[in-house]
Amino acid sequence: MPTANPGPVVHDAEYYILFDQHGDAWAAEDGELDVRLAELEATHGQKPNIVHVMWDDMAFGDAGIPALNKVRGFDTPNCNRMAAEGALYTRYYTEPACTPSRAAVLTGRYAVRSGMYNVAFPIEAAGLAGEEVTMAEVLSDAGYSTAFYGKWHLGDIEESYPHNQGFDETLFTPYNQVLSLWNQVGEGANAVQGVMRDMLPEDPYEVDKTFGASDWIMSMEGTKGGETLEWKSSSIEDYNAIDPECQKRVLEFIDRNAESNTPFYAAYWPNMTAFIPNPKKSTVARSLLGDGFTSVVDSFLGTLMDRLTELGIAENTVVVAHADNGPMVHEPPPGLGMAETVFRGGKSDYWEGGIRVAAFAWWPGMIEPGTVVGDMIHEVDLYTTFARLAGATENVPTDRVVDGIDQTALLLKGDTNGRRDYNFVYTGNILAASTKGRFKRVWVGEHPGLPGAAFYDLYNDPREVNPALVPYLHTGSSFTQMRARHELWKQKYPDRATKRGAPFTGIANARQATKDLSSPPVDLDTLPFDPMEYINFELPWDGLDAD
Ligand SMILES: [Ca+2]
Repeated sequence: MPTANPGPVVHDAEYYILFDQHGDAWAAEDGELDVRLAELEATHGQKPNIVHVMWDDMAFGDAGIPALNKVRGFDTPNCNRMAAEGALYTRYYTEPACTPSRAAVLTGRYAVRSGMYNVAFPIEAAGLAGEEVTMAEVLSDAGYSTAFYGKWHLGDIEESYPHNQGFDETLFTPYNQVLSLWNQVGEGANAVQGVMRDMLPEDPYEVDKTFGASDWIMSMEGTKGGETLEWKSSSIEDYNAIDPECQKRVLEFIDRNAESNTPFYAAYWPNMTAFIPNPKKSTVARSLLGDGFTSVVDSFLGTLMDRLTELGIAENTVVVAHADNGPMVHEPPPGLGMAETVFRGGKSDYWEGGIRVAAFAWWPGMIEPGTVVGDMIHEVDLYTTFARLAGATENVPTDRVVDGIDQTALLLKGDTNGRRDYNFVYTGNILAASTKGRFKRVWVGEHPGLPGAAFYDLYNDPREVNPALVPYLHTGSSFTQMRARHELWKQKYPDRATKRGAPFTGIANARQATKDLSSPPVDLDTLPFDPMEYINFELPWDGLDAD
């Protein structure tokens, strides 16, 4: 048995199986890493800064690899630079869709644990619960300045706003890019139908005037402990203004904190593109993905690396950049240009294409240039790893399962220094698949009794197109026990219900239409039931159609 203590953070049960085998070696390695981090702090006089850039819907290979740039018809010179000067990850996992992924990376917990497994659309009347302890709160309590700019997509209830979740300053969208179609241009092109009622002839057969979203908020801004404000309108012009404004503000935030020698955590999660067809084709691919990624995300990463270098803080700033889930290959808007390349499937899938994404880290002097990492790492690991870098591990809550593992060794020492070999892949609130090392077992669609044929070896079948049973039955019982440990641990630490409530409260400059959204659109005195009951209802049909 190892003599080291894994610490008070409650990990998933599977971690302890690994810790039992490697705890002593990891403790010794952690001692070496502590010395290295202490030397860095002595050099710079403060803990390292953290910049987290997370964009939408991109599989592994679509950025950062020059040969595959040719395949996709757009160049990613700055991701290529991040890979050349830092690290490229080949096995970086996320949750399979936007809202779950964003909740997971911020809380260090699979989204199913916080009830954030559904993708939010107007009017969601739900969001990230105040009880969750975000990365911003962990780092804020350790003295970091914190900023969130970009696509939040973690709900529309007041407690879910990022400045109520630990960020000092924010400009954010509560929903996603679909809203770039909810305007006169989108309605005129039939890309969305029935939203812009002012443009449409009245339907004499429409009885219910409250059905469907007729107003919403595109973006908001706020400060911790200060006011929340609606920011601009929901026009396409104002939508297109969000990313430039966010980039401007995040660079100003970095400048300000560099000037005052304050450690900072900046999260910039771009919208990247509008779903409106783009007449300005700037890449060979001519795709919304190619044009949006190169002009918004990749170019910003170049600006960011240059700015950190100019400010003289590059060697004390880690930049981690990755996609939030796989490409939107199912029901994409016209011209999006997302595709299956190396892996099968995309957004919402439990296949590798849904969850194995483009990912990079850049930290001059701390990460060996040209590092290519084959170890498994999950976005939840950023939570525990950033906490470690900030000396804030004691701020990680100990009353719940934290799926994140401290991957500081992998970040700083590179390939083969990971501490994770497992992943539980949820789609919605259903456990759809489990991965252990090279092996993967898909749970959904199995017949009772004999295990189904859904076993895969990800080296020999990376696209998961040849499920097999007999060659992999030696892993069957281990997979069953791994799942049993996971499920039993959830009985001790149960998943939380989705946090629901009245949307868009607490907004200082709320329009009348916004105020109307915060209460049910009916006369409460005439209904024989309370609308807040169905708003707060835990949906019994969630997870019923996982196949
Ligand atoms: Ca996404």
